[in-house]
Formats: sequence, C-alpha cells, structure tokens
Amino acid sequence: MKTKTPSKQLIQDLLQADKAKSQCLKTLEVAFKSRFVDEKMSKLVRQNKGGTFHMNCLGHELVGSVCALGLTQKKDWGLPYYRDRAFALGLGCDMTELFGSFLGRDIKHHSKGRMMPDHFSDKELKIPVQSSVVGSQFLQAVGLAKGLQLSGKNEAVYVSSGDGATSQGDFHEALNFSCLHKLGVIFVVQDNGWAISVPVEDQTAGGTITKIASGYEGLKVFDVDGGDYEKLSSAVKESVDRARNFEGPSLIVAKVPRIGPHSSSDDPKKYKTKEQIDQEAQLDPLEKFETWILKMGLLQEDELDVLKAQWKDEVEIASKQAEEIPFPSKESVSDHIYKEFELKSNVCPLREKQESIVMIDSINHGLHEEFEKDPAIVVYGQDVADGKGGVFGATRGLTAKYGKQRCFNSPLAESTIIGTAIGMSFDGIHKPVVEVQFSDYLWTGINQLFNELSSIHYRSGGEWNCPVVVRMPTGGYIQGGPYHSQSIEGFLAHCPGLKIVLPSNAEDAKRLLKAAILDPNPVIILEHKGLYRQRAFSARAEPYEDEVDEIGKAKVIKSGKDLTLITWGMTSVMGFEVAEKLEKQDISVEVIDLRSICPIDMETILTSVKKTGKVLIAHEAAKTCGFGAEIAAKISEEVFEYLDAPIQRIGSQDSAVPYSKVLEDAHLLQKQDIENAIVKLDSF
Ligand SMILES: Cc1ncc(C[n+]2csc(CCOP(=O)(O)OP(=O)(O)O)c2C)c(N)n1
Repeated sequence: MKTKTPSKQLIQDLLQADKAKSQCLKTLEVAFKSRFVDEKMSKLVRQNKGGTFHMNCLGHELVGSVCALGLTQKKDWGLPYYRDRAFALGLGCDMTELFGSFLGRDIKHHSKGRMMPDHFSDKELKIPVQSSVVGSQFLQAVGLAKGLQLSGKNEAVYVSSGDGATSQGDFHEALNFSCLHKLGVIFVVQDNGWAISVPVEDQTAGGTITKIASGYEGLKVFDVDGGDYEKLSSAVKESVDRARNFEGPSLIVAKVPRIGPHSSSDDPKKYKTKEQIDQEAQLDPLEKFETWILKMGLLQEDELDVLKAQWKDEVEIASKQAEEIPFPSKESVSDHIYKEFELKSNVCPLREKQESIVMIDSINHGLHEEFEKDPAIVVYGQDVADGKGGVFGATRGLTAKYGKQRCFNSPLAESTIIGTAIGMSFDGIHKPVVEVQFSDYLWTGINQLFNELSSIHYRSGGEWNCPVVVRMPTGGYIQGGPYHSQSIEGFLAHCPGLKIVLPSNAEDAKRLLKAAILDPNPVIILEHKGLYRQRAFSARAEPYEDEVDEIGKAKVIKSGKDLTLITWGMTSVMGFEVAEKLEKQDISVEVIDLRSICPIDMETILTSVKKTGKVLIAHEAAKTCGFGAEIAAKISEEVFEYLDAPIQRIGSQDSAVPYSKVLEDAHLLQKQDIENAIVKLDSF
C-alpha cells in the first residue's frame, strides 16, 4: 500500500509540538536543578561545611526558568535578583560556579568571592553584576535598554525583583523612564507576598503592585500565577516580542509562595502562623508543574523519577567540584578598584595660542568636539537639551547639532540619571556623559553612585566596568544658599572606585573632560559654578581639539620656597592671588592646584613639602572631615621629618551655606583667611 506523504502543515505542527515539549522538559530540568541546589546549599550551611549564608529560592523556580528559557542566550540581557537562581541556571550559568560563589571561591564569574552568594555576574551571558541593594537593578536595566534602542538592537532586557523591592522609588523611576522612551525591558516581580517578615498588606497600597503600575501609559502588565506554566510562558513570549519590536516595556507580576525562610538567618515561625506556612508549601509551583507534565503525557512517573535522580547527581557533582576550587588570594584584595588605563597627556605649549575662553565655554566646546568624533557619546540630564542647554549652558547646541537621540532631557530624578547611565555603559559601546544640575542634588541619586557605580568594577572581580562621566556644577560664592552651594568632594572621596576631578580653569576643564570621556572608569567632574565665567584666573587660551591631560596629576601653579599651599577648585584661584600678593611681602608660597583628588598626586605634594617644610591646605568645604584632613594625614605619615611646623588646614564653617551675602561671606572661606593663615604659618 502506498504511504501518504505527510503535509507540510503536519510536519510543522509536529516540529512545533516537539519544540514545545523540549522547552517544557528543559524548564522542568532547570527548575528542579535550582531546587536541588537549594537543598544541597542549606544542608551544607546546617552542617557548617560551606558558605555561612544561604537564600533559598523555593517556590520561585518556575517563573525564573520560564523567563530564562523565553530569552535568547547571549543575545538578551539578564539582571536577576538574588532569589532568581533558576533564571541564572536557565540562561546558562554554570552550576559548579554557583556553588563556587556560595563557598566564596575564586571563580571566573559571580565576582570572584566579592559578593554574597547568588549575586549573579557573567559577562559572556550578558548578566551585569548584581548588588544587594534591593531595587537598584531596575534603572540599570532601563539604561541598558536605552543604549540598545540607540544602537537599533532588538535585544530584550530582563530584570527581576521581589514585591518588597517595588516600594523603592527606583522601581517607579524605572517604569516612568522605560515608558517615556518605549524601552524593551521586561520587569518581572516575583511576588511572594513577603519582604522578610513584612506582609504585602503593610508594604503596597492596594495589596498588589499591578494596580499601581497599570497607571504607567505604555506598560503592558501581566498578572499571573507563578505556578501556571502556560500562562507564564505566554506572558513571557508576548513581553519578549514587544521588546524585539521596540513596542515598549512589560511588567509580569508572578504570584509565588516563598517556601521556607527569607534566608538561613531567618525563622519564619516568628511572623508566620503554622497554617500560613503549610498553605504556602501546598502552593509549590514545582508540584503543580510536575502534575501538569504527567497529565499532558509529556513524561511518565517513572521517567520523571529517573530524570530527577540524574539531576540530583549532577548537583552533587557540581558541589564537590566547587569544593576543589581555591579561595581568592589575599594579595588580590585590592585588585580592580580602577580598571587599568593609561593616558599620555597631549598638551602642546608650543602651538600658536588660541583665543582666550571662559570655563563654561571650554566645557561646551569640549563636548561638541567629542560628539563630533565619537557617536557613542550621549548627554542627558535635567534641562540639558534644546535651546536651554543646561542651566549654565554647558550643553547648549548639542541637541540642535546632533539630535535628540544624543542629547536629551531626563526626568527630574537624579537616581534615574545615574542609574540609567550605569546601565547604558554596560553594552561596551555607549559613553554616557550625564549632568546633575547641582552637586547639592546628587543626594537623591547617591545610592546609584555610592553603592553601585563606584564599585561595579571591584564587585564584579574586574568583569564589568562603567565608563560613565558625571558632570556637576558645584560650590558656593554665588549666594546659592544651602542647596546651590555645597562642596561635596570629601564625601565622594570616601567612595573607592570613582575618579574625582575639580578643574579651576578653562584649560584644565576642557583637557580633563576629554580625559574623563576616554577613561573606562566612572569619573565625576565637579565644575565650580563661581568659576564658569571668571576671567582673571580661569579664562585661558582655548586648548586645541586634540589636547588631553592625564587625570591624577597636580599642577604647581606658582612656585615658591617658604611654604606649600594645597588647593583645588575655587581655592586655587584665591590661593594664587594671595600668593602673588605675598610674594611682594617676601613670603614665597608654592601653590599646588590638585585638579583631581582621586587619584591624588602625592608625589607633587611631597616633593613640594620636602622643599618648603610647611604646609597649608585650603578648601571651600566645611573644615570638619574635609578632604584636607586626609591630605594632612598622608603628609605626616610620609614626610613628617621634613616638617618645620604643624600642618595647617582651613575651610569653611561647619554648617550649611547660608544665603544672605553677609552670612555667606562669614561662612565661606575668604582670601583674607588664606592670607592670615599663610602669614601665621610663615612666622612659625
Ligand atoms: C535597599 C535595601 N534595604 C534593605 C535591604 C535588606 N533586605 C534584603 S532582602 C529584603 C526583603 C526583600 O523583599 P522582596 O523584594 O519582597 O524580595 P524577596 O526576598 O521576598 O524575594 C530586605 C529588606 C536591602 N537588601 N536593600
């Protein structure tokens, strides 16, 4: 009998069915492996044989697996939170490495023992290093998606959290920005109804984030049972399709039980009733999924048992292998604070001098020149776009010349500015050069700067780096009151991993801006707004387009032999004037303009101190805990024997900066204060 050739449609259907089946089984495998890893890890903690801390993912495995397998490995990006191990495994993270991270071993990914377990990082799999600060990943995901959109890449960005994290302002800032820009982000909230011991009723108005988030226009919201494979899969598919087609962000809120404690340090019996604990255990998504698989006839019970036994064995082997991996060496503890980078200064004193220019214009020209050269540079911040070009005009003309894609206004939200800049820099292409309108308003974005940006290179064991430039007008003397006058460099200097530049003149401002743009590390430029248009000292012949100066090198702006005056920003200007005046009175002051305080050029300082034997450090910031204290300590540690007098520090008063001119003058360091201090020190 002649057999009938199957129709194309039938083959298609069979293949589809085959694909669907294998996707289903793969999901089962990932979810169960995650479960077995948990069981093994908590056993190791109980037996005191492994890591000291464990966060279990029981109940969260199905949602993580479905999401990971709905993405394309090495094409799409993942920013999974700590309870998303199934996602990490599903996207391809190596199980031995996950155990290695749990045991604090020297593994290639997941931070080389620097982060607690399950803080994922794998550059090859496009998983940027995660932190412990709940919710800080959202804006980074959004910034990353913005960069991908600018490149026209249809790669999806997955970011997950628990329900508690949605109380963070960053979550709402991220939804806002991603909707404004129609970004391909998939937000997945794994809603287990608890944040440690706090139930969702005490956490979220209305009892669920879905209602609140539905108000963001352009956000597609899915409310699904995290134990329902079919519903989860279809929500993930639709979300990925939206991201691929540049249709905008999606939010999947998956209801899951948290089966077990928040972490190995937690005892749920202190805040959950026995009935609640039992009820949550009965909602186990893995049991539900197993039942569904059997019902669908995808596996028989005995086949399932064989597979589970095999996966358990693999977990045991991975755990054993991880124990063989050595710990990181003691010597590596200070590796990767900065990404290594060498820049040769290119400053050409012999060329014919260009016209004199004030600092604000030199910054503006520097940005234009770099925009012309490198299309990967993007500028954004409050009011930076269009005709306004920033409240001081540093970015004027950029939007008109290079378009809204490259110079655009951000929402009025500093965490958004810095958080998205971090994310945008992850793609290895973009170079965000963002503006915070006044350094006084950095504080609403400080978590992204302090806890995130500064330490990403270190925390990832050198795997990730953030080439971000943050420009901030800073300082006082313009009657700006307490919120337009702050000098914040001392706070920032206590934050390893940042480079901090403080130019005092147009020449340095332009050359150092160019160096910052080339640097693979985060660089903060504190531009003194009192110097933006100052002519006498700060206006300079404009540097040529190709000129660049190394960050971390101080400049002796006046040589002298009697004492060393160390300055930066406004005090360089004041100090120089005072020193010139005192020269005529036979006091020879050597003035150093540090230009950057991180890294600090101790060599130039120590050479000068060895010559003069006396040091005065003058800064605009309040004296207590000002950066001068750090310099004084360093000098006395290094060259105490060369000192002929105690090191002196002067700064402004220890209070907020008042507005009224009389009060402002009385508060801020004045030229006369510098002069008095020099005369006193000289006579010592
Ligand atoms: C900003 C911040 N505050 C506090 C903590 C301490 N902490 C760690 S996890 C957690 C609960 C998070 O709950 P949720 O977001 O619902 O996720 P779940 O742990 O329930 O999966 C808290 C308060 C933190 N890591 N970050």
